[in-house]
Amino acid sequence: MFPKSKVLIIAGSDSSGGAGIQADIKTVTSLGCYAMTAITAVTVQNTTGVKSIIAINPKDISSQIEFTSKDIKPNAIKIGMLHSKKVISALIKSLNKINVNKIVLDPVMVAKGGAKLINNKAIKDIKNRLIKKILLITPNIPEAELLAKIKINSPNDMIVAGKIILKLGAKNVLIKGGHLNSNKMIDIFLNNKTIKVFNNKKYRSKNTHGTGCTLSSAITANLSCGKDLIKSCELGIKYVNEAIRSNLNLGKGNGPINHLNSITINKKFK
Ligand code: PXL
Repeated sequence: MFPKSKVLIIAGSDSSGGAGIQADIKTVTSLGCYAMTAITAVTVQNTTGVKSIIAINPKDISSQIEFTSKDIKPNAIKIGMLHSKKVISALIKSLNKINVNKIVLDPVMVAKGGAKLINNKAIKDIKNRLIKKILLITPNIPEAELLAKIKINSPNDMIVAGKIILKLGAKNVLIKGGHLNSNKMIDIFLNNKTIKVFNNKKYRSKNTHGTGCTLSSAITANLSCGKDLIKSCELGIKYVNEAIRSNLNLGKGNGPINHLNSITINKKFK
């Protein structure tokens, strides 16, 4: 096959391959699209946790975004780890130059093992500046609590938080319910016209490292091919759910999900 579209991923590297830019490239590729990258940070980690984080100079992040996009224009952009105020300022400048409308922001704040991937000033800038520039933001419950400044214990609280995040200037919000104490997987999409609740089976597994990165990349890939927002979310959620269900069991800690679940290899390569 030929790639159906082109996606630019702006995110951090996860050396363990389960989250970050590695998860993003695997997802975009597995869904039939061409992946390009701008690396914002390099994390040293394995499935048991984050050992260290190496920051990339904001100028070099901008340079990756602008030089790459000038040559191959992305149909959509996924944004992940942005750890500092300076990175966000550089990113906003570059986004203003390259003129792409379909932008999905996964507001990455804390890694599965608890390591902080962003500082507090940067969270403020996401709320005050970046949120207005993007098409969709995909917080999980702890991230939605930090953005909306309320506690979330129920689907109704998710809706209340979603409405607060819309008031901050977001156009569309998908709050992921994986952290909710519930037997079902409940994810809620909101904009100023619609509220759509996605109900799915919950597959319990310790191997869920990178689910957030994967979901936002899957949604971006779907959007880049021309699918609408709700369909892109629905199919992205399905891709992640199936990747959890196939329970790839790698590493001694929180292992990765199975990004290959959408792929079959052509006979001629076997
Ligand atoms: O899942 C959030 C995340 C995003 N980006 C990078 C990460 C992680 C979690 O570990 O390492 C680079």
